[in-house]
Amino acid sequence: MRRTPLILALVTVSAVAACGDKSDDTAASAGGPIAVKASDTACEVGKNTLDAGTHVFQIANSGNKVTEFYVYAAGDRVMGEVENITPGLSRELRVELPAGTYQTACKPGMIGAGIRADLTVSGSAAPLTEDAALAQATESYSRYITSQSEALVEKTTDFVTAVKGGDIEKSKTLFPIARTYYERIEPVAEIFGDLDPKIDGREDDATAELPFSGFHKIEKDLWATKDISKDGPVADQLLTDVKEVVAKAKAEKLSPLQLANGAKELLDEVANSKITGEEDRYSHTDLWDFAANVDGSQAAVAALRPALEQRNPDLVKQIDTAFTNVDNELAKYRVGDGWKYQNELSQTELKGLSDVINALAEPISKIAGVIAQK
Ligand SMILES: [Cu+2]
Repeated sequence: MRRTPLILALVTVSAVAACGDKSDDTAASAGGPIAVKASDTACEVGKNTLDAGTHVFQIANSGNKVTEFYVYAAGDRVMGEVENITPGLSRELRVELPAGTYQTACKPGMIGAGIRADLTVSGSAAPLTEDAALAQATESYSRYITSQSEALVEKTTDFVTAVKGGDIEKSKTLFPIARTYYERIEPVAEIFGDLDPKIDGREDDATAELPFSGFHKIEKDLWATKDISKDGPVADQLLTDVKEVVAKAKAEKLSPLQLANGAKELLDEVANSKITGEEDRYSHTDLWDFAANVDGSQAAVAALRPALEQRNPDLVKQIDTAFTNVDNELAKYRVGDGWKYQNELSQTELKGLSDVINALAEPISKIAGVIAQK
């Protein structure tokens, strides 16, 4: 669920050399983390030229708005992103960057194209996938994406057919099921420019260029307006976009760090948009997405498992326990093949879910650093 449409004019801010190269993180970036000073109006990236390899960006938000930080390759392909950096907070993003031209972006308020700057990477470095266990991780995650993608196209086709046939009840049943496959593969689905906003954007993120469309537009018409008679074209477009995302996702090989970051992002998604009921505000089917995001996170971790076992078996144990705690907590809200509606849970119950997700996010956030160690 990226909530940010990616068009609009580019605002370029010249990169200012910042100090702050203090490194307690010697493993990755030669020369330590790259400081990014983010505010509501600026995004000062400490370096605008880098050597090829793995780098750590340390983003500090001194503004009043929640921000995000992205590293984009050509065509706004996301190399790495970190979301939900609240005012006063500092967060880390670890990215593997081969030689090429990139752009960095901060997105105060989490909207628009962001405050951009060019970033040039030169030279060559052995990719992390030279390590056999990490190469295996990207392969095994690709297989997961392929299997989930096929189910996504199938279930979205069923959903779209029901919508076009005007069958409200059937469409409502199929809605959270089709979404499950999308939410599982979000780390890869979100990479491709404005496809994710078109498929999964919210009404409040809509712009003239990217009007409200996709799953959540139909959700609103199913549950709130209760009229899907005009949604044929929206449904057709949804299926077209899903097929495009699937074709691109299958062709993509996520780097080991993208897997690690993706496992973490999925949990951020759960915390920010599912527990709050933000994502499925009309249907309240957020727990389906919650479970799917957790599945997706677990799949990314599973792919990295052999590499993690070699480097930090204790971390693997912590992660396993934390996943079990999430599963047990979520299981309380199972109803048949589905889940309770988000608005049926009390604040205490939602807090219980939020606590286990936070407890899981903690060890998961260490994965990127661990696998970047040679
Ligand atoms: Cu989403």
